[in-house]
Amino acid sequence: MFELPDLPYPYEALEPYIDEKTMRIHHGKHHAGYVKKLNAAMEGRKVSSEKIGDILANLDNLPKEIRKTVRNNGGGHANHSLFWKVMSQNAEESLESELSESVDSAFGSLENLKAGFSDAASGVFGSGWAWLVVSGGKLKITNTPNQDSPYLEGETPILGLDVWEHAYYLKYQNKRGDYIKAWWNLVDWRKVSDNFARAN
Ligand code: MN3
Repeated sequence: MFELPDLPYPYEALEPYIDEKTMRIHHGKHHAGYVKKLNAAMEGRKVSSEKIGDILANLDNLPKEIRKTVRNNGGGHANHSLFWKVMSQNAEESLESELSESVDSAFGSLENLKAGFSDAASGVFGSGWAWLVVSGGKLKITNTPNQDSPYLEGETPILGLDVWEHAYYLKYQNKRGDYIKAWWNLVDWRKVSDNFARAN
């Protein structure tokens, strides 16, 4: 069934922007919890060859009684799996040319993208996520409540930011804006470029 992916770096690697304790709880408890509940809901179903993104994009194919559980916990699994991968302690602001051109075309500049994305993250009321997605072949900034995944809407996320309080509260308390600002230091645009290439 679904498995908790290892982090691609040690728990302390994202210091000082995201602290070790937050990462341990976030990955080892929160993400692990989503995987456990997803597996419990999907038990006995033949899904081993399916990707979680495909399952979320076709949620209506599932029995009605497990849709909400899969939406929440499958979303949680998909969202966090992407989130860990787009961060790095050696983050470089090096966009591959195709992504760079699409960013300029959609937003005018990388700075504009960051500003719009930060607004989307700040604007989440309560718990949720900010996203850069590929939608109908184009880049788009969006946000979702709870653990809703862009896959639910047929969009492919290539960059995501968790703005649930569990993602930042130990270090930043109520200052979500400081967390968002700090997080840009961790975004690995080479990974985002890879995600973009795969989404097209
Ligand atoms: Mn989270």
